[in-house]
Amino acid sequence: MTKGALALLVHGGTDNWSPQRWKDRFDEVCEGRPVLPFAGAKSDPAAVHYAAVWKPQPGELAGFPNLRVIFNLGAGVDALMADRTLPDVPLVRVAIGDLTARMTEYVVLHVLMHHRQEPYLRQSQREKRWAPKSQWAASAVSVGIMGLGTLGADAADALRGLGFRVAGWSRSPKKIPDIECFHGEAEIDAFLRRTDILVCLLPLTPETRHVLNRPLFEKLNRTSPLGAPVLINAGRGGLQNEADILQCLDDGTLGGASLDVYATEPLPLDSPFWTHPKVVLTPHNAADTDPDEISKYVAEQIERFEAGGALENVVDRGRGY
Ligand code: NDP
Ligand code: OXD
Repeated sequence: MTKGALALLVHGGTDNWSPQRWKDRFDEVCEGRPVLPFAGAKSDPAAVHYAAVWKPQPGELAGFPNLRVIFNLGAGVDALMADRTLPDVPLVRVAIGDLTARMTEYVVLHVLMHHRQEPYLRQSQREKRWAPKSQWAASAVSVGIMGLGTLGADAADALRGLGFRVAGWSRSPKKIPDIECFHGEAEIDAFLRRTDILVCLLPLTPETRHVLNRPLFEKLNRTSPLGAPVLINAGRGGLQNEADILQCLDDGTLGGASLDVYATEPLPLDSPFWTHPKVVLTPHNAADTDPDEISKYVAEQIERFEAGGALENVVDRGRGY
């Protein structure tokens, strides 16, 4: 019997987002199952039981009458949640060790960069200035992670291992050894007050949109060894008020920022972030997506689902993540 087809909705892109690369990988791991690129899937929509997608056009998924599961090819599902016609079937997101390890590398790299005064040292090097500043210990710095889920919890663990004082903030209460855990609106001020380096790994939902704004930055600790608090955002651009970030960097409310995500991506050429001396910018590749790992994860989930097993990492549509 022919297996239900997998529709692949990945539009354009190069490298890891090349539709052909995904098609080749899925063909390898979905033995006996037709893998239909978007044009093929459109010609026989009733044959499609599964969709593997990254930022599909709103309405695209509604065109498959026999869809059973949607697999988002990344961790964040904000683009899908914005589609009011999204079929009411389980929506599975990526939560795998490969992606988590990549994000933890990014977070550790950028926390260390600010902690070890790298922007200052690189500038001194360019100017041939031998001008060491005293360096404080990791144990003198409080890192606060907004979002203590798959990614935030792993980054917290790695930072704690390096000796930082680590806290996290989430929606529901948590207990993690040696991590100070805060949750909900009632505890956010206490969380911010003790934070020198703020790392944001929240999902973008109606509740979290523009949460990174001036009133929040003003609550961060003003007495840290870094001089002024630092922001690191690798969640989503919609979490940040970009005008507030720029003004806060300019008036000293923030001492620096590492940004991987932006309100508009690719970042427009006229964005002041490109050349801002206090901004360390990366092009939304904090945790790059590996088609080899993710196609295997999706194929395994389909096999388990068809054998009567439970899907993993199903999005709670009510919460939006
Ligand atoms: P998870 O769903 O595992 O974790 C989300 C965390 O955020 C949870 O701890 C959750 O709390 C918390 N949270 C959600 N809403 C609120 C709220 N209103 N108030 C307080 N806390 C809240 O997601 P992941 O860790 O896997 O991923 C996080 C995000 O990272 C993704 O949604 C995506 O946007 C981004 N990302 C970015 C990448 C990049 O390359 N830049 C790559 C991959 C992901 P609770 O635990 O109580 O539910
Ligand atoms: C993701 C991303 O959500 O890469 O996985 O941004």
